[in-house]
Amino acid sequence: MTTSSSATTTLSKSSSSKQRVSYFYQPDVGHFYYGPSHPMKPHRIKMAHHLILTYGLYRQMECYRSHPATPDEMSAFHSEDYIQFLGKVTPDNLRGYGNQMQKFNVGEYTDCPVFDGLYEFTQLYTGASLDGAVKLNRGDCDIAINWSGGLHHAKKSEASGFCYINDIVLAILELLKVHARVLYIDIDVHHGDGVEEAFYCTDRVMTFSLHKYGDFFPGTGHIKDTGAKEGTGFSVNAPLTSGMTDEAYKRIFKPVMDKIMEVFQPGAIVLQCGADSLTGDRLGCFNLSLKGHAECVRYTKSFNVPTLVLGGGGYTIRNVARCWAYETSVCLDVDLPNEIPYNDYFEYYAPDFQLHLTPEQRENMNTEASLESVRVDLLTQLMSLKGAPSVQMAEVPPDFEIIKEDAVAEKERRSTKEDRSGEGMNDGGAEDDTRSDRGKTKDGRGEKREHEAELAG
Ligand code: V1D
Ligand code: CA
Repeated sequence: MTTSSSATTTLSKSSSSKQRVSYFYQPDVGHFYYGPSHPMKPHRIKMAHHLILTYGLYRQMECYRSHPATPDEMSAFHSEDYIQFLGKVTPDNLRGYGNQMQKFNVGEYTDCPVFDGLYEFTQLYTGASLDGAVKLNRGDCDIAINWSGGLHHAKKSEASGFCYINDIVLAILELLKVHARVLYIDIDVHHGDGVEEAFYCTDRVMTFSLHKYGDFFPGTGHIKDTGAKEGTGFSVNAPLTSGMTDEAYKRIFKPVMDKIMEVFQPGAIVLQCGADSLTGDRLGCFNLSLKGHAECVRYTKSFNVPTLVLGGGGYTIRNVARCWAYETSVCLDVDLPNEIPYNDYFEYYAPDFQLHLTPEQRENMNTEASLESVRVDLLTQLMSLKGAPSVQMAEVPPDFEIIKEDAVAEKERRSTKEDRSGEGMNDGGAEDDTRSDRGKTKDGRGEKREHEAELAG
């Protein structure tokens, strides 16, 4: 696998290597309903799960029933008053919460309605991301998948863009207990603003978002927004416009990823796979095929770094299910037949009942020149990090190690066994308290960077 036991090991790419995949799902997560005219449909997660089951992919990975996140776990990022509010507000009592609804940006006139079971929904998608991060931290798998997660717009004390609790920020905080540096990649058509904002001033998390920019939600993600203070240069934004094709997307994604991996050398990666960048999405405007979208998963995986794979947006739900089932197969290095197998939601895949999508015949508004300009600007930004003192990457700070040990022990104490009845899922809780030493040098600290001497000089 990845990382290193020697001071000079670099992150090596490989075209195909079997990696241990853990899959996290809670069978109730697909039963929540944002409302009749709302585009976000949690049902798509259940549809994806059924495709994954009927393609037989569950046989090749460890499937866990994830735990519901606790308020205490959420408070690692979110404010106590916001968590308490989410825990109390319901469609029946919301009239008594007028001021707080405005303050926290939820309710009828926002993108974030108060629906039945809202808080439980946030607990389920967040718990699954945290379970994935813990599994990776222990070295018990190489790839952890949670298709219900990836809600990248939520802020510390504010819901935004269909997102209430930011499971990504919480999972990254978990990964930072073990890994000195975490890379966040966001291929949702929208800018990953909540995650970028949370880590804007640190050099321990690099965020890389590709998104539609210009008259599009959330309006952030300018190429010149590169981070602040210690984090200067560590926010990477690829602003794009309508009609992105597989070819054009690859021309940005791959060289930028190569440079990020070279200069940043993350110990773990979180990949948000929002499927609204696919062709034919109800809200999106890109023109990617499943293969083009999943090429980002394949390429990320080729670096052999422990990776948490998450969902996100995606509003043409039959295509979201296709996408995440296919990307599960990419994580597993398994080929899938193009014929969709019979499953509970088979009729959704009419009229062709095929897995793959054909992009639309329409113009890519991203010109050769605009793409080249984005590519060059981002590579220039990343190259300037090479000599920056802040990148000298002391490994996990010693004090942090102690806190981390406490946190792991605490988590062990708190983890409760779930029942194993839910649709072929195992218990996502802790079975043992061993934590992997992967990625550590002999002195128990993290891997060193190949060009450390260069930096020191
Ligand atoms: F079309 C709608 C119908 C009902 C309710 C909301 C929408 C809708 C569509 N697009 N809302 C949006 C976006 N909001 C605005 C608002 C106008 N401004 C005042 C704000 O344009 C929000 C789009 C959210 C996208 C979420 C996401 O795909 O990035 C995502 N990722 O992970 C989970 C969700
Ligand atoms: Ca994005």
